[in-house]
Amino acid sequence: MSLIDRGESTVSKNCWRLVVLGSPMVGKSAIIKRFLYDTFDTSYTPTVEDFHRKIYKIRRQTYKLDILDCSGQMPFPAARKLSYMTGDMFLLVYDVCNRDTFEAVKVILEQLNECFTLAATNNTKSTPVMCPPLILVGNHIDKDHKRVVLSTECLTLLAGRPSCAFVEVSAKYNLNIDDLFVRLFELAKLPMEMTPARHRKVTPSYVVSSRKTGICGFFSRKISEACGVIQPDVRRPSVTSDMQTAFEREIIRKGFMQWKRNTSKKNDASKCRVQ
Ligand SMILES: Nc1nc2c(ncn2[C@@H]2O[C@H](COP(=O)(O)OP(=O)(O)OP(=O)(O)O)[C@@H](O)[C@H]2O)c(=O)[nH]1
Ligand SMILES: [Mg+2]
Repeated sequence: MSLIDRGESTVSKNCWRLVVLGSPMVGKSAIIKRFLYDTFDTSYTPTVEDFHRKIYKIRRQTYKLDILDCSGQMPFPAARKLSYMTGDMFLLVYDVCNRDTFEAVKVILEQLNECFTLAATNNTKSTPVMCPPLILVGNHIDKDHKRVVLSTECLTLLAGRPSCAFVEVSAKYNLNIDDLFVRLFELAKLPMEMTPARHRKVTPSYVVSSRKTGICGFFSRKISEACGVIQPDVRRPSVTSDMQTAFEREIIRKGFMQWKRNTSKKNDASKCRVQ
């Protein structure tokens, strides 16, 4: 079975969706292209919405990484909310030379908070819970002489958010792109072999080894070595299936919140008894 075929039957705990958000022209697509293909294009084509998939084989397990490259325009609130609800981890990209783009990521951060707070269950504004791994990405640092957003502002913005980090990069010169994904996968507790430098890139026809026979195409001897393939012509999951995912997650989240409330009630009760 090819690695891509294996991707189809990946267990859900190993399937991850990365959602990349930010204003137009901040370099979202450029960062993704660097990560997937290690290329950079100076021309600009606005993205409507792009979907990429990379499948990995790491220590005998298959992992599937889906990447949703969102439009900077994000015209429909419902579509935006759906992309938030189906993301397992997020990159919020801004241009260090453009303050408006930084203000825009602040708004996105707030919107994400709303999706992942108690408000979802009991309409009380509260601190974020189960906030997914998120990285604030300052791109275009190759134009540092034009910088208007200071790194200290980003650190202040993320203070008190344990699952968030901040990285400055240049997609153009491939500065810190690896670090960005190392940080992201660390936060998401994903295997480090998924970062570009730590696995071998293979072609879609790559044959995965059979445990029984030890036959592994031409890579049989390197059974422990991590490898990854970009699925060509991958189709974005339908809106219906995204809605189903969002719905299931909401139920899980609500279940978690109920459980938290119950546990804290029990704790409160036991505290009372002690007093
Ligand atoms: N100098 C410099 N230019 C960059 C960098 N990253 C992207 N660009 C350029 O900025 C422009 C926009 O990049 P995109 O990646 O298309 O931006 P985007 O955020 O995907 O834009 P939308 O799809 O419209 O939301 C392109 O011309 C890129 O070549 C960078 O790090 N440095
Ligand atoms: Mg784009």
